[in-house]
Amino acid sequence: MTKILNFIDGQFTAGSGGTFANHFPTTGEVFAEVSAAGKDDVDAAVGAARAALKGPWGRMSVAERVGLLRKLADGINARFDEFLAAEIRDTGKPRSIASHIDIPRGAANFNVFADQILTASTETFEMATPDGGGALNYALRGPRGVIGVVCPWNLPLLLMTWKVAPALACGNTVVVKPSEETPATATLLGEVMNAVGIPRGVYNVVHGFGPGAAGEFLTSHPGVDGITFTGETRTGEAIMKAAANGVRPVSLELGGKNAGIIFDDADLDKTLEGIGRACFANTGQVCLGTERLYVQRGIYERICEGLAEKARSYRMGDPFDDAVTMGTVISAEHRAKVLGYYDKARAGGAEILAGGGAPEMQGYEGGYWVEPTVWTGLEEDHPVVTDEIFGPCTHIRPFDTEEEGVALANNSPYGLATTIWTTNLGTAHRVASQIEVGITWVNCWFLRDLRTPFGGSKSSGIGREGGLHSLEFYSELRNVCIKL
Ligand code: NAD
Ligand code: 6OD
Repeated sequence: MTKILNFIDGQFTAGSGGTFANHFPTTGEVFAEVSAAGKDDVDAAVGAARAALKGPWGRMSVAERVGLLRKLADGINARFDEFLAAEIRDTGKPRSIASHIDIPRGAANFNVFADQILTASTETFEMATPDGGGALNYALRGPRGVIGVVCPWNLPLLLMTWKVAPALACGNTVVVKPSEETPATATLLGEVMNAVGIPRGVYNVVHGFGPGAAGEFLTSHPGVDGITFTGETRTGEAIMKAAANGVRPVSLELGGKNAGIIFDDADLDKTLEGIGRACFANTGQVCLGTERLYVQRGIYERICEGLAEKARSYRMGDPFDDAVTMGTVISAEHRAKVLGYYDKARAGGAEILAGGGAPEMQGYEGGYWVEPTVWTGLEEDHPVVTDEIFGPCTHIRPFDTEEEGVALANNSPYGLATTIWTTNLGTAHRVASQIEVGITWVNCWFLRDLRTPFGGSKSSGIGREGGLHSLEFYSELRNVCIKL
């Protein structure tokens, strides 16, 4: 059986927190044993990260750090197939997704933030002084220190490096707590760190669960100078409370209940292609995915039929088979949660246009399968329409006017992402400006330029990462005022 260890101070070590099993979601089989970090291991990791700040890493020039970041990207690409297999085994997601999204983006994040830090400037101000002379102010960009990075399981390598890359670019050191469901690629990255010559202690990984375990040990550790987290809104609240001790800054990328708005004039084929991905990609386990769909009355029937057909078109099975287009959800627990909402939809009188249950998967009976599902007919206050389900499902409702579509989309405590489909430029601009979310896509979905601000409004998060916004979080500006 594969053993997955913690990575502390450049070494793979067994933790004092016991072990836990890692399951292959496609079959439910245990394929790895993960060593959980105890409090002492988290202490050691934070200590190693602190020491590295004062060691060779802290003395490195930006150009030297940038060189190492590029080697990290190359190092991931050189071991692409190993990262791919590890991600597929942990998540059950098809190779067609992991090979196009997770692993390439995992590598690209290092190159993007290498570019960013090379070109980032700080502000300078000249000023007049009362004695008739002058002074010059300029800001120096320094690292914040030791950053705690707490990650989810849906896009493990992508979302972890999305934070580790800018943190390292800014000269910080990190202690990463991957999701207990997906420990493998963060651990493998430790090997790449050593191979390319990242000094020991700069990148550390501690494994385990959240409350009362590695996650909480890390976020409540006084030696951590800043915390960056991606995951559920409720966990974000707990982490924010932990960060309040010592007044540590947090960046929170949280949950959503994202709306799609389709207008009568939308291009039907392109819309179905795009909205199909928004609803079902990664088995619906994308924070940016569309679980509420508002469709203008003139195109409503055609979207309902088209999306139901899309839902039925997915091929499920062995994720290592290139022809497979949909995998399982992450765990038995998450499957029970998603199917619980499927039951609530049925009990609430939803019309089920596609799916609605669990498929029979011969040869994969122990796997965490759920059917891609499309409903209509529920009220806006039904839990299926208000709660983040994080499964391959969406609820469709018709609307008549632009105002009504905007009001329905905004009627949520979340504010992460929207996707708008229209061929009218005026409609696109007007609606985009009124939607209370951090990210709006028009006639596309999950089209990413990594320099742009990324984050959520309302209960979907605090702060923005991406491009310069990441550098703002992962660095501290110190003003210097020189009397001339
Ligand atoms: P989660 O909040 O359950 O867990 C995320 C991480 O937090 C895990 O590593 C977990 O062990 C840890 N954790 C849990 N409780 C903790 C605590 N009290 N203290 C410290 N750490 C703790 O989320 P998940 O189920 O892994 O991921 C799915 C969620 O993530 C969804 O809500 C999804 O919308 C959200 N998400 C958001 C974004 C975004 O960019 N906004 C991206 C991906 C996923
Ligand atoms: O693309 C990204 O940078 C990003 N943070 C995506 C988040 C996806 C959520 O599941």
